[in-house]
Amino acid sequence: MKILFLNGPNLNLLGQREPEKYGRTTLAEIEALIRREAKVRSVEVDFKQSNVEGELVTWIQEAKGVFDAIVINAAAYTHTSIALRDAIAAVAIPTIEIHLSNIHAREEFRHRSLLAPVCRGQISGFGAFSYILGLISAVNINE
Ligand code: CA2
Repeated sequence: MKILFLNGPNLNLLGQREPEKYGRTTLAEIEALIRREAKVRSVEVDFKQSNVEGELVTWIQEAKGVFDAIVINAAAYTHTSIALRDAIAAVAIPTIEIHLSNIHAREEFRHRSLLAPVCRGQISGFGAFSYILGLISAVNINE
């Protein structure tokens, strides 16, 4: 099984800025955690980040026929991107939306996710552990 982890804008700053909001763990540390947990479960993972909406769209399109599931933290694009939503719907790969923070406990503009209706489910509010929950959900997506 192959799982694609996608990360949206500004997540490359994790652990370096605003640790009170998003914690002290860097994206590279989260990737290492996910690679370790994936190995334990004998699954392959790819882990990418981009600040560019179109690049994320292209990676979703290219995932067709290559990956069995996508785990995505689209960051701010969660709340704005019809392009990402359309790409997820188009490839029809089971996709899990994840967030470090609880988006429903934050500003109102973060409560709405344009991606949620085309994802299998949403994991929100568990910090770096949201990524592990995303991995476990992806591994069991066909159960
Ligand atoms: O909680 C999450 O995972 C979010 O997807 C994070 C996004 C935010 O726009 C979403 O509403 C919820 C923001 C990611 C920005 O990450 C930063 C990390 C360090 C410093 C500044 C931003």
